[in-house]
Amino acid sequence: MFAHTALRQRCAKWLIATGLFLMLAACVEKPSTLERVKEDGVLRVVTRNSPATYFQDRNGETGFEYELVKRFADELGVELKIEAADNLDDLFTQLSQPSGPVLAAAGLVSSAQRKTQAQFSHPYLEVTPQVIYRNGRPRPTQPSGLVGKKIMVLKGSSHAEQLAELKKQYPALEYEESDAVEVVDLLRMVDEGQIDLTLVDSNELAMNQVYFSNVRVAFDLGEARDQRWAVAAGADTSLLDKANAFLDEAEKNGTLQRLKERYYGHVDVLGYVGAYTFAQHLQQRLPKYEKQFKATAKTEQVDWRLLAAIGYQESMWQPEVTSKTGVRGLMMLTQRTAQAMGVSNRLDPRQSIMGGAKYFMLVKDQLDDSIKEPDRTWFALAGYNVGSGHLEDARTLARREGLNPNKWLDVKKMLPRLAQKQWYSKTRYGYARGGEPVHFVANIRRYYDILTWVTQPQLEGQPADANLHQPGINKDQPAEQPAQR
Ligand code: BLG
Repeated sequence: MFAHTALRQRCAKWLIATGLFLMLAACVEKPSTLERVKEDGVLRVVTRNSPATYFQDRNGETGFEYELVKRFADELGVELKIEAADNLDDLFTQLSQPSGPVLAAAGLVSSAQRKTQAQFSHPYLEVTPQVIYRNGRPRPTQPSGLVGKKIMVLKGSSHAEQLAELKKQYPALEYEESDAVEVVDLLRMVDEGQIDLTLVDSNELAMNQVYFSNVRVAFDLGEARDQRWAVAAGADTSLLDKANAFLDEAEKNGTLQRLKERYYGHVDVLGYVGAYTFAQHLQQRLPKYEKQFKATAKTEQVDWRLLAAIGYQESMWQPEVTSKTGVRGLMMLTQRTAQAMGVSNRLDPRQSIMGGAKYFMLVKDQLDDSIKEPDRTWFALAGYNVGSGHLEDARTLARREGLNPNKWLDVKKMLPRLAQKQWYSKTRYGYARGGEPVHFVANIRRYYDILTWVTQPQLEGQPADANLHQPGINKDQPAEQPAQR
């Protein structure tokens, strides 16, 4: 009887203690990932170091994933900290560690196997896996054509998973998975003939096509798939929910579209022929004028790659060209502009580059102070081509239409109207071929982006083409001042 009472008392004490403990536990419940991110003020993101995801250029950190995730961090009101994984396996391992990064933004595609390791966000980019071969070599057109070829893919990639799947059907299929390479290396190896084939996603190819003139698509392997961000597996969806809401909004407000255009639209804007031609001229022509572009850029305080991009748009880096309208030289100066800029011989590349740079800066300085970067640069380019007066007319038209006269996106819609009587008859400077500056600016932006990638900091001092076949990335370079773009 006595023992029984004692036991009851002990049980009661234990129950009270446990209850207290549970209550306490409820009070100090582990914060959610989102709460932790906000408390720390830092969003730690793991990614891959590659041109389609994240890399460093002269202006600092950049890349499609970087730009997207940076906007997400800004929205959360926290700092972004990027951590680069050595390879994809390493990326998922890092993500699953409690003290590791909280989000992976690395051009990832979800798969049954990966879903056991991570939770995936809503999609933001549709890509198609493509088999890549070298121009001039036999082109496989279907999966059976992969047998007997030297193939390499990234270790732990969705492409490796696809090949493993195919191997069940074609046991003779051989391929190597490497964790020592990135997509650019695979494309370079195909370009140089070191391997026969590789598999990359369509966006990676679109981004790199201009640097590897021999690579071609053999065929699409399978259906299009979606790229998604990933967070650690488990019950905590606090950050994932926020990320999903952010991605949905980015889709709706056009942010995603703009980023896709910027990073993967080279070939769309230039066309395949244009992209190859540019890659060739980068090697054959630019080296002759690079020093001059750099020297002038320094005196005129402008990014040399922007000057080089203007020069390519104007003359494809040929100093002796003359347009139908009598405009001449590497930077295509009119006689009047040349005179005003002190250029005595428009066909002299040194004088032409100097005159062009001075004129560009003059047009830019004359722009209204309310036009801010990067639009200011696009406006200055348009003014260089069509003249400041006509550009002002287009801004007036924008204002009348209720559009923003300080946004390039709005004013570029108005420029082509300067060629239509119903519109130009109501402007101060009248008729202009307003479609020309729109293409002019789009092309120069494209050339400028490509030049930015091929002239990375670690190759400072070497000609731009030196990087063409080795676009490696140097993570240790300090970021420089953002360019005035
Ligand atoms: C530009 C001038 C502007 C001038 C506009 O024409 O030339 N820019 C330069 O000389 C650098 O100064 O503005 S204005 O002075 O206010 O009138 C308008 O006249 C040159 C443009 C013309 C264009 N390329 C630089 O972009 C050109 O050559 N177009 C003709 C092409 S084609 O012959 O029809 O193929």
